[in-house]
Amino acid sequence: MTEKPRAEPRIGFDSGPAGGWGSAKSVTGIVLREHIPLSGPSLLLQQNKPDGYMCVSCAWAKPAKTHPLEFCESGAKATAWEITNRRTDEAFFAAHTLRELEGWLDHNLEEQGRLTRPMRWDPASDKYVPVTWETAFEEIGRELRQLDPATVEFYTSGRASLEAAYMYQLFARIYGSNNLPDSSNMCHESSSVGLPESIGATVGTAVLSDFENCDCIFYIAQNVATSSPRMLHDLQDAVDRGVKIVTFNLLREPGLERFVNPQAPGQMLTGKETPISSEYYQVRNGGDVAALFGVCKALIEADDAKSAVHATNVSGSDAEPKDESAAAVAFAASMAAADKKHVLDHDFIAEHTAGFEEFAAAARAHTWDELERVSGLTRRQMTQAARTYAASDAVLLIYGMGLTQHVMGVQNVQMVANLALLRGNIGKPGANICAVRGHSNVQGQRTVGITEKASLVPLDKLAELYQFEPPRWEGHSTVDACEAILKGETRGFVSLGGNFVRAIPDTEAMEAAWQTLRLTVQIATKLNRSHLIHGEVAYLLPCLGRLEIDQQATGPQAVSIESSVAHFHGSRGRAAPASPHLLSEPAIIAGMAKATLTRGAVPWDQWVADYSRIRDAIERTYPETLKAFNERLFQPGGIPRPVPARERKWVTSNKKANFITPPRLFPDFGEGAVADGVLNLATLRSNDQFNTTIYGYTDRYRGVDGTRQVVFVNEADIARLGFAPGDLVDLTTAIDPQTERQVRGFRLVAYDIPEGCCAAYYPEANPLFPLSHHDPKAKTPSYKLLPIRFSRSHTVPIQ
Ligand SMILES: Nc1nc2c(c(=O)[nH]1)N[C@H]1C(S)=C(S)[C@@H](COP(=O)(O)OP(=O)(O)OC[C@H]3O[C@@H](n4cnc5c(=O)[nH]c(N)nc54)[C@H](O)[C@@H]3O)O[C@H]1N2
Ligand SMILES: Nc1nc2c(c(=O)[nH]1)N[C@H]1C(S)=C(S)[C@@H](COP(=O)(O)OP(=O)(O)OC[C@H]3O[C@@H](n4cnc5c(=O)[nH]c(N)nc54)[C@H](O)[C@@H]3O)O[C@H]1N2
Ligand SMILES: [Mo]
Repeated sequence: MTEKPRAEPRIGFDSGPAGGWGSAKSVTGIVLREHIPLSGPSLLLQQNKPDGYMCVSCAWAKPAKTHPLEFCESGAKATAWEITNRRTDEAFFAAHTLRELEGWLDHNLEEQGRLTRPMRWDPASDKYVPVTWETAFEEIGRELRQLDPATVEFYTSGRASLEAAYMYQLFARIYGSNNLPDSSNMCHESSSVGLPESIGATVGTAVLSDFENCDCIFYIAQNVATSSPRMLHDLQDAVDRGVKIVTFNLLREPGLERFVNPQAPGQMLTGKETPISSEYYQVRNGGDVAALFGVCKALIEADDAKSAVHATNVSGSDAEPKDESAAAVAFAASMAAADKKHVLDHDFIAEHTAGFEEFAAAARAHTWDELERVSGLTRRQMTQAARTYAASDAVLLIYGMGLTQHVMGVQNVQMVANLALLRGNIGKPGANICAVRGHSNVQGQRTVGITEKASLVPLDKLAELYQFEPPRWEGHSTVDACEAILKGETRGFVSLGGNFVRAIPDTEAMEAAWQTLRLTVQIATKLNRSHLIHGEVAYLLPCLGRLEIDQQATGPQAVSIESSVAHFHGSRGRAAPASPHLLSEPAIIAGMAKATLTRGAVPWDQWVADYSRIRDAIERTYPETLKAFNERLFQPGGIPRPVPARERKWVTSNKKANFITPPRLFPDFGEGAVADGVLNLATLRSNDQFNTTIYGYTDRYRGVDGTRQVVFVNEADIARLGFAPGDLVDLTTAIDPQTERQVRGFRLVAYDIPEGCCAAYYPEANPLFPLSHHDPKAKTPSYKLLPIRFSRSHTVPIQ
């Protein structure tokens, strides 16, 4: 049965806590729908286990001491989706033109099941027709050789293994291109740009044991129950130890409020719920710089007052502290009662950091009025968060897309670092920064060379190992690639997974420009929209998924990934391949490389025959990061990657951890005002999707069932704009007025979200985002902040 949107959607139901029976039901539903082979459920027992396979869903840490079932609702769905019994075979393609399939919904395309054979687009019939692998490689090679390498893009989604990613970037560079845009450009690029300046790390510093050693967690702009549910175990254990969880989120997310562990029978039967957040602050989207500045201001001013109290006590005078702010004095007094000298860790600041005075001056200078207006929080709330922060010895700071996908994404991330540095909350047990990654190996791909930034790659090493002269120019990020496509400069696009045209901004303009490409090559497991909008010569190459047995000349192969907490893990596929015609990603990359390249000494065939040789090559390229890679591949808990900031070694230009002061609180396109009809839109995920893969139409946590064409708005704003909940509206972008960007027929859902803000689902809302609307340094699209307007709709929702 294909899941269809309901004719009459159900909205506003209470789903119960995160996890719980709702989660169990949701997993059972998809397992039945996908006709999973009988071995499916037992396969799940191997998920994320030291000798098993690493889940293809999110990148959350894989513990050494596992739970009996180390998978979650999301992971089980991703597994079911990959090992489904359904097939998108040649009969399917013979029955449908691509023009017809373009009218299908994302869900219905992928729901057809796994791709089974290499296919080539036939212009005469507008259909994909089967070809042999030899023909495909031969023609792709011929086409690539005829193109200027600088006009070809090699995109990577974050799922491919370290082995495939290393081969892919090497293929691109030997071919002559550094154009390696990846999904990370749209995801944690703000971290990759922001953290190196602040603390000299390209990734978060947190490790799993920090959850056992912290006494407070600041949980910012990440939706754990939907996006990384296995982390709920770690949060629950922390809460059970009395750890305070202070949450900053745009929405009231039920999944951040309470949790029932679906894997603990006792809890399931008694319905025992663990409250997750002890303090919940609903910040406006784009208000985090102001909110975190508020917390820092409260800390700094309390410290100022405390120092004054301390100085007067020492000198025997009983003069009042200079700062007259009652809250700050009360805060300072409570700190004095706790018998702590200072609110800030001055020793850490003096020994380890630079830029404190400038930052503190900026914090003192921002007025509370301004901080309250921009953040949407009250001074009391920001001061309360500061108190909790100051009363804790080790604070773990966790964040996600609600911070990175912003015009001020880099500054958002750097504010988290600033807050950490004020009390030395980095590089000690329990105190670190945790950037929660999305795709299961997105972090690892960067580690082995998937990046457009040539300066981050050991090019000399590659030159020496493979005897070629690598290109030295800066390649294209995702936004750069889109710009080049729009200008007609790009001729070829090779995609290692993903759904590029659905994931990027400016859908309409990009889809039109996309069709001017000469060559598109899509390596994929399932059919999606990016395969339908294609170049003149278009190939769809089906590959094995990570869960499948990857049989090569020397036997079944293992691959590896890196988790969100920078540990490497081996993974062995266990399921029978979906079709005998599938090749592994390393084999497909090798096939294309051999057919294309006329230089470079790479033993492609030997690598494909035995992946441990690829790992040896990775180790030779990155000897510090991946020592004894093969020997330690299946080490329980994974191979830790050295992250110097974890040891308080700062690999920055001044060898210090830097306070970096954002020059402003909000982007310069203005805060918008409902009075002018402008609201700020954020895009979100549901628990029934993985990025552009839509499993179904239920958002259990937010109480929406049967449609994804909704927009969550504060009830007062709905009334103020003259609408009622349930009304259909069109959304129009309120910046860059030269181009009209609109999506139609979205249902208004009254939701607990600050006034002036609204939220809709990704990818349905992507046509609204101008390509130019991104962080200027990181080029991460501002998917969490876009001014829009509503108008009454006369369009019937298509889903
Ligand atoms: N089930 C499921 N799991 C996934 C994915 C999926 O699509 N589905 N995708 C994977 C990928 S690639 C990624 S990157 C991660 C993403 O996981 P998350 O980082 O959780 O990303 P989102 O769900 O997009 O949004 C996160 C939260 O940010 C909040 N938010 C939005 N704007 C703001 C803001 O300006 N300030 C604050 N403080 N909060 C804000 C939203 O309310 C939402 O709760 O998840 C991964 N895991
Ligand atoms: N508006 C808005 N846009 C966003 C975001 C947002 O929050 N809001 N989030 C952004 C983020 S964080 C990300 S990471 C990107 C995601 O962008 P992408 O990574 O490009 O997209 P996915 O939806 O993850 O890709 C799904 C496709 O990957 C293919 N696939 C699945 N498994 C495999 C495999 O093992 N091998 C291969 N070769 N292919 C496979 C399938 O064909 C599937 O259709 O989207 C970004 N776009
Ligand atoms: Mo992501």
